[in-house]
Amino acid sequence: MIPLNRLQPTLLLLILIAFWSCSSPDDSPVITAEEGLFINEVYSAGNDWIEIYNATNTTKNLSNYKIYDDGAVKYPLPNGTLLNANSYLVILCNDVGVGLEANFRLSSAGETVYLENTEGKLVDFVEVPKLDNGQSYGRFPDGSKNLAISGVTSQGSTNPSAEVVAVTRIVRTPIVPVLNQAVSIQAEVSNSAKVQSIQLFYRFNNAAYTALPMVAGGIFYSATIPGQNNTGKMEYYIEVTSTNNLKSYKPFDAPTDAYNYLLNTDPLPVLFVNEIMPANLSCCPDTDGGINEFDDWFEIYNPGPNSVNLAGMYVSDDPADPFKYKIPGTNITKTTILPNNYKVFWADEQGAQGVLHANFRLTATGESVGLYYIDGRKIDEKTFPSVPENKTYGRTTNGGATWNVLQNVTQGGSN
Ligand SMILES: [Ca+2]
Ligand SMILES: [Ca+2]
Ligand SMILES: [Ca+2]
Ligand SMILES: [Ca+2]
Repeated sequence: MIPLNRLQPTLLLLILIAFWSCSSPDDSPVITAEEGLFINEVYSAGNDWIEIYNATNTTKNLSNYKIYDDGAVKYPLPNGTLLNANSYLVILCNDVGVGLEANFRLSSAGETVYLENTEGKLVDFVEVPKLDNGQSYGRFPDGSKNLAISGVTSQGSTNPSAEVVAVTRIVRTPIVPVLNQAVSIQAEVSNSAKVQSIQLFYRFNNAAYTALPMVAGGIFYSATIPGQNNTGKMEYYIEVTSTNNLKSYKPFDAPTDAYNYLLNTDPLPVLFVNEIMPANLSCCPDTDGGINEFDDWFEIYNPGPNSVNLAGMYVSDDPADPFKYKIPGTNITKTTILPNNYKVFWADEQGAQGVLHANFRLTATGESVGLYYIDGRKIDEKTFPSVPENKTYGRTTNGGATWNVLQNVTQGGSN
């Protein structure tokens, strides 16, 4: 390979143009566009699916056409798969591998999906970007070159003539508000050129929602929720109206669902992050999955005379995101720490194994672990250094101020 920086600028431009031409779905020579079949809409952030559209006036036989996101695992459509003229076929991507339920799932972080005919030629492919719940990526209108993220989906039916603008990112500042503090909400959208209006709706303690226009600035639209002088729950959501008058919401099913934060002045419980094992190679197995798994873990210590139920509180490995794992309220026995006792959380991203299995792992070279109250306020948080395999980093005495690599691992017991 010649380093890019040694190429003549003109040559580099030609290479870039050639690359761009090949990667453009509608201009690519490998696509048999005359088939009139399109990957028309893709959903990847939940119950994944791919919608195929037959843009012609004749029925198409898609038996043994292949659909895939990985060229090594092509899923054949079943014999007898007919797609009527100007109609839609939905293939569920749910790892089932039978009929119209394909043997793969899609990544919400973005990937490419392909449709191939029985001669092994690509009929269509679509590079799907990152998508959130309730959003799809597709052609607007059906079968057209205009590919876009849409904030409203239409599984198995006609796509709108133009996409419905979606909110692709939302940022709250501060992340843990306190009484009398104004809160800024910023939203990034999929296509600002097609925004007619965007509004923030908020309500406090179940009062009626108030609408605020969001103001464009940079890549964000912004609005500010005024500070409140009472404790309680603030809920909010965003409504985007596109230039085609269609609306999308964030969260997508608002106001049934809304974002929220709590204004809370409870005294914080006295609890400690007490011991951390970020490189469990063979020390102490997690057996909750029915086999021995050597997963990362950390221990919480309750020094007090009363039991504390952790349900509704949070643990996180990111101080900037205290709301990472909400401790469920479904198993009080497991989430309650008895007086002068301990609770072990597995950091294994295996929530199906129980309420004490967080949705993050720990980095052996060091990061942080924190316990946060129901409103996100910090109860205890520890940034730890690199820790040797099968060793823990912990307080030399339970709840004490001095941390060290401990001589003995004491999972769920006194340090
Ligand atoms: Ca559709
Ligand atoms: Ca596990
Ligand atoms: Ca981590
Ligand atoms: Ca311990």
